[in-house]
Amino acid sequence: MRVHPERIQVVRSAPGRSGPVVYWMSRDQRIHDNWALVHAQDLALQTSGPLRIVFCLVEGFLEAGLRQYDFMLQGLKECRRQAEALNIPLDLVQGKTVKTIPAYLEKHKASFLVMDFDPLRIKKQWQQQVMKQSGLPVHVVDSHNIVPCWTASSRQEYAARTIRPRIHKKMDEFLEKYPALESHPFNSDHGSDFDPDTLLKSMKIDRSIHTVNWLKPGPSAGLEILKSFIDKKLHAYKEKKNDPNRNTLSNLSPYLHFGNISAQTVAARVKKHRDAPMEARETFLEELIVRRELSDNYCHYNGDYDSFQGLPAWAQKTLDKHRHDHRDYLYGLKELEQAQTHDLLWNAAQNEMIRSGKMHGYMRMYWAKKILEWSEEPEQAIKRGIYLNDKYELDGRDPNGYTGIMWSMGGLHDRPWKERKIFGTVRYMSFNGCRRKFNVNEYIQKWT
Ligand code: FAD
Ligand code: FO1
Repeated sequence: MRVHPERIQVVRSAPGRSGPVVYWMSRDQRIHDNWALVHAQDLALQTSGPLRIVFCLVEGFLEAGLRQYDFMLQGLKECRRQAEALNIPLDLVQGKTVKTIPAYLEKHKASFLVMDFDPLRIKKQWQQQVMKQSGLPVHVVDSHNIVPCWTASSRQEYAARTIRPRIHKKMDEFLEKYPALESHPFNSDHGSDFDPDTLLKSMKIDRSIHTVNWLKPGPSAGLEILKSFIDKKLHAYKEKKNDPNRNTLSNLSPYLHFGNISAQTVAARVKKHRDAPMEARETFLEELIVRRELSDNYCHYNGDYDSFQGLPAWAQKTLDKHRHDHRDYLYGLKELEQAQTHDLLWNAAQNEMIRSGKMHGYMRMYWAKKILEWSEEPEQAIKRGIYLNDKYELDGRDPNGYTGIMWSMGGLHDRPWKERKIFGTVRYMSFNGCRRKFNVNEYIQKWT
């Protein structure tokens, strides 16, 4: 077997039977460098049996609309082509997973179900519901994290500084080379083709937010973005990553979110690119590995990851204490959504997200903290932050999003700072603080 055993959770073992091994692709939407798919192929080769991939297209996934479904479906189209080239059928089914997946397993007389790990509540529900309906043996594979979530830690970690040593200790063991998938010898058909545009037209989704065309969707485009980031931007990452006027970030988040590219592949390429200064590589890998895998840790082990109760006790206490402080400004959701506040910098950030589908990482912190400052109370602020983030960001609906919002509004993975109104001891960020970091007028001009 070619997959590190700790990447695999044997969720249910049952007597084997003949019939295809089915990989239910969801989080990791890629054919190459995908441990779940490698594992599914190993299982199929073991019994000289067929292997199939199924993706279930669900409408209304956590505020997703035309922008996100367009990007995702174009990427899936490429996945299907790549799977076909390996003689592996990739079928797209539509509807509620609790119905479509068991029906698919039944129709194809599947012998085994492999699923990819996902810490989000909705995904755990999907997987539990499907497992109740079918008695097949089931394995879950963490294809998203370099160090599997359950290996990195068996509980919610307090901060980056507590999970970092645990991840670094295991890094070399898990930063292995991916085996190449074999062309599958025991398959007979090619699965059902689909056309993203036809599918999009038939879907009942919010079409009010335009698609994003400055980023090409799909696994190959993700690899191109990675290459150009390493060649042209990585060297300046450390000193420029907090300047939203500079185009220094990798722009990998949509591809990582939809799983079109593997963080492990990104890390391996960045690590071996000796032309970039070591501290630039280290700074980037801290974000890509420690920060990102800390988000999965938080969402996996904290069932309240998207609500006030999910915050550290000290933060809940301090925000409660300041719950009734006077707010100099209060805005309704519409005013926020339409970037109509008194703060031109905040409005510019909101516009960047609406227009490009990707707000600069530094601005996301400022943006979220101001929503806390201008909302009636923390619970409302969290709700609005998640709603806007997941409606407009291409990389939204992701553990990184919930974690980023809870870090900003509720000191998650952070520490107490000097006490002040509304925030209590949750870290504050100010317009002047931004002015000291970068040319705020340039950013405001660009996005207003
Ligand atoms: P780069 O700086 O090039 O980073 C490369 C990768 O490292 C990212 O793609 C991401 O996977 C990871 N990474 C970088 N910064 C962080 C971080 N702070 N936390 C976790 N992982 C990180 N990220 C999302 O993927 N989806 C979201 O919905 C999202 N919402 C956020 C909301 C708020 C309020 C905050 C403060 C952060 C949010 N982030 C989110 C994290 C981060 O801002 C983005 O991942 C990053 O800006 C994406 O752009 P990039 O890939 O070009 O970044
Ligand atoms: N996963 C699915 O299995 N089916 C879907 O139809 C689906 C839609 C979708 C839309 C937007 C989006 O951001 C994510 C979406 N996902 C879907 C889930 C995604 O693959 C990730 O698993 C989670 O969002 C992150 O953990």
